[in-house]
Amino acid sequence: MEEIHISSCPLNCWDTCGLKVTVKDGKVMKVEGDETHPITQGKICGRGRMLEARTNSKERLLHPLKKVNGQFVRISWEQALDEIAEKMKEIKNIYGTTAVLHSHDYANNGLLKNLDQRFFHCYGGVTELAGSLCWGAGIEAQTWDFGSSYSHAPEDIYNSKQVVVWGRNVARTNMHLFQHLLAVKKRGTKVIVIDPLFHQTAQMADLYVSVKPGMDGFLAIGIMKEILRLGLEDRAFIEQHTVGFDDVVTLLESITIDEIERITEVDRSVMTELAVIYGNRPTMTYLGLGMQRYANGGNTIRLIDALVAISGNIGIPGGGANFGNLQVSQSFNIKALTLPERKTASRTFTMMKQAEGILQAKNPEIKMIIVTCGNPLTQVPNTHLVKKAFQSVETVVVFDQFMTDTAELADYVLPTTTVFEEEDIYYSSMYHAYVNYGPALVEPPGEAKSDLWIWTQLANRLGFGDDFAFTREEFLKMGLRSLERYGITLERLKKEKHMLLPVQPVPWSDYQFQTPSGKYEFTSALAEQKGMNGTLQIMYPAESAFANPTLAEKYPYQLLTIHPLRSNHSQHYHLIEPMQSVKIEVSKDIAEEKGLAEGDMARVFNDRGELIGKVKILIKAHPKTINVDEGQWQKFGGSVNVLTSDRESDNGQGSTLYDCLVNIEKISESQ
Ligand SMILES: Nc1nc2c(c(=O)[nH]1)N[C@H]1C(S)=C(S)[C@@H](COP(=O)(O)OP(=O)(O)OC[C@H]3O[C@@H](n4cnc5c(=O)[nH]c(N)nc54)[C@H](O)[C@@H]3O)O[C@H]1N2
Ligand SMILES: Nc1nc2c(c(=O)[nH]1)N[C@H]1C(S)=C(S)[C@@H](COP(=O)(O)OP(=O)(O)OC[C@H]3O[C@@H](n4cnc5c(=O)[nH]c(N)nc54)[C@H](O)[C@@H]3O)O[C@H]1N2
Ligand code: SF4
Ligand SMILES: [Mo]
Repeated sequence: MEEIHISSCPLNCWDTCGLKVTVKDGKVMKVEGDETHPITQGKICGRGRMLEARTNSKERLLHPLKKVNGQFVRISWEQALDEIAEKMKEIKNIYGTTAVLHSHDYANNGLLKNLDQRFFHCYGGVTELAGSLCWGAGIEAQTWDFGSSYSHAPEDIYNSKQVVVWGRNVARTNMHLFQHLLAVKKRGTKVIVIDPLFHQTAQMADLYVSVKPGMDGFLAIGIMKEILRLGLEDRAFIEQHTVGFDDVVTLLESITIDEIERITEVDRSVMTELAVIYGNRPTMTYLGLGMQRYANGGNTIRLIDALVAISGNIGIPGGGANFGNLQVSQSFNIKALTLPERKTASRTFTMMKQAEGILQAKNPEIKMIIVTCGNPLTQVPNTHLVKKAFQSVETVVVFDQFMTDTAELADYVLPTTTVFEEEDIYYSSMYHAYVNYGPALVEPPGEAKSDLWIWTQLANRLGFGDDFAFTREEFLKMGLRSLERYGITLERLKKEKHMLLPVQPVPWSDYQFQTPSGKYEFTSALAEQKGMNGTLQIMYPAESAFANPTLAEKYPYQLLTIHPLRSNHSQHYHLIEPMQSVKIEVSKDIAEEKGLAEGDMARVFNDRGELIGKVKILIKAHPKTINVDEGQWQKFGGSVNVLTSDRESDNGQGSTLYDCLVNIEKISESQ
């Protein structure tokens, strides 16, 4: 019998869609968009539809595996759990609990995925990863400026006169915002896109601004200079609700428009046009994550925030500097789930420097790595170093659904369930504020088990089983307790399938900022408390002709490594045959300079590594720009992270994934 159930997309994505899942005879048959979900409105992307293929794939891991003499052999759960628990006990006794590293990312937006932390805290505290590959610099930047990173409700876009999409690949990564962009454009709202790549969103824009990668902060400075020149600033907002404006004026005076034109490769007339747009309130700005993955990324986001602030677009309907939406995750009772007070030891490596951390760790050395919800061998920069680090550790345990590049390196691989095989609730702190319910709909294949089941089994063996003696329902209620007073309960969620969290649709409308001064801070006191420079600065990407001319001579092209259209990071490549090769996209000037034609094989390289792939020419990309989508598997040509740097961004322990210079050469047929 065929049944249709409402569920949620678990993928790390702006949109957190509601899904309609067809189940027949205990099997997921089809995944579609839930028409009743206010954001999804019946439309989902291919990655969501492919959750059916991810669940039913013949390549799913079905049994625990152990590597013996270089080969994986099937073992029982009993043996896997006993051996891993025994090793963890021994490590705790001899070296202390921080000899275990938990390497993870956010592959699944389920609330109960946070229980990994409960496990490691109760074990005694392990080496944890701080910072983020994804958005660390931008979140820290907005925390300095506003006190947190909050976005306007999606429908507030209909109050805007102009919408600026700044470095967000909306049509590809945030499809429901794209629907709104199309709709507001039809009503006469002007859409502006600022991006080095002329992608689908750029193509629909009224004004497209092609900017030199990493130089957006300078563009913001140029626009601010024009705003002040034309007298378009919001004096009342600046005087009543901000601190540090004098420092901004000093900064703006320290650089000329001529210099800005040269650095950004944007014409001054465009800066004037953008100044007028920002001055004609309300203008809504959607910031993407691309432009903060640079060594100057935090400063870039702060300069764009400052532009939004001086033009009076903060706290008003139709405005905002929309980056993350931390109001969402702050709604849940995460502490009750994770028990941070239970850890007695701690050590952190940063996300970026996890490989170096592993290789250099002393007192104690890293004796075991447990990887969950992440694929660091593909997704973390400087792959060669990551590989060396993971190979140097005695015991690597990976929980995953598939034999990823990281799982290939493991000593134990534990098969986990997919979204439709376990009950959870889903949310994301990126765009909208709905939380979705996802029931268990089908049985897991083979012996696959949920992450929570594995934590519980290990906890029992390690002597803290009581901390896991709760049902999933009890854990879900624990996480939702802080929302009960708003009437948001598990019972209602089960019935209604999605609920809106109690968040501000227009953040900062009361002008009560969460900064030390309570005002918007152009010069950040929080930064200064942390011993950092709190003023806005002139700052270049680390790998650029301005910061490192010698490197730029050797490696003259800028490599972007943006998110793939049809895959969420590495999660779909193995399921889609046409994706199983490396594609190198080059701007037209590079093709001309290097004699590259469409379809040629080429080698992209720098001091960190090289990657071979097939050339595609981008007719309208910013000059000297190359892009290779992230997430490719080793067996299909390999991850672009062999080329990227593990340098950290200027603040927030973010990544500098796009701050990467390379060279390229054609590979001749005979090679
Ligand atoms: N299809 C798909 N969608 C996804 C994901 C996925 O893997 N695939 N991943 C999800 C996740 S985890 C995230 S974090 C989001 C990310 O969502 P986005 O922020 O939209 O994605 P990115 O691919 O990081 O790149 C954003 C854009 O930044 C531009 N860019 C790069 N450098 C610069 C610069 O210096 N200046 C300017 N102005 N633009 C620049 C790129 O050209 C690109 O168009 O997407 C989510 N959605
Ligand atoms: N060069 C380059 N690198 C990048 C980026 C980039 O733009 N360029 N983007 C960065 C960004 S924004 C992000 S967010 C990261 C993402 O980095 P990751 O989260 O590491 O990337 P995914 O490919 O999504 O890998 C997640 C893994 O978790 C597994 N998984 C899925 N669900 C579950 C589950 O419920 N339990 C367990 N145990 N495993 C599960 C999947 O099968 C997959 O192997 O990548 C970063 N890396
Ligand atoms: S990946 Fe994003 S857009 Fe696609 S179905 Fe999931 S939440 Fe929706
Ligand atoms: Mo991300």
